[in-house]
Amino acid sequence: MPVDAVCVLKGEKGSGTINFTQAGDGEPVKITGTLTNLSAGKHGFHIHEFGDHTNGCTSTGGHFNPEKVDHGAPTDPPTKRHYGDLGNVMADESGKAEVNVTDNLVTLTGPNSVIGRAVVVHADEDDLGQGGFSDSKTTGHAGGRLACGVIGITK
Ligand SMILES: [Cu+2]
Ligand SMILES: [Zn+2]
Repeated sequence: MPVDAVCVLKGEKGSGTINFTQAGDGEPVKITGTLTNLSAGKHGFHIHEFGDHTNGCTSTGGHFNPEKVDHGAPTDPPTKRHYGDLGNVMADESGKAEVNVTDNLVTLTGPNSVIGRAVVVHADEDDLGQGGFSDSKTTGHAGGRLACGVIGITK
């Protein structure tokens, strides 16, 4: 059964709407949408564990990582990336970033469903685990959290 979800991100230095669609259980998830009001350049883009805005984007926790592995790139195998690792979005000079990716690990069904979790866009570029910083293997050294939103079911 197909599942669709949407995340509306809000923040002072970034906002936008991201749509998720999955044809069925075990199928890849298509992630599309537009972010605006960003600074030009690359920004880390992840699914974080909790859909909790009690203390803004801080309370969304770390990257969604049910397998307890190191941070990586979306192109890395499941043993070398978090479920939530979606890499970077690239904002143009006007601050607009188009998102159009398909991911084989993200799912909208089953125990590891991302529905009810959060999408976060970061101040800095995600180094995909390769930067050699103390936080490269946990957060990709992507810096502060500019905007976030909760992934919710749509009709
Ligand atoms: Cu993040
Ligand atoms: Zn990660």
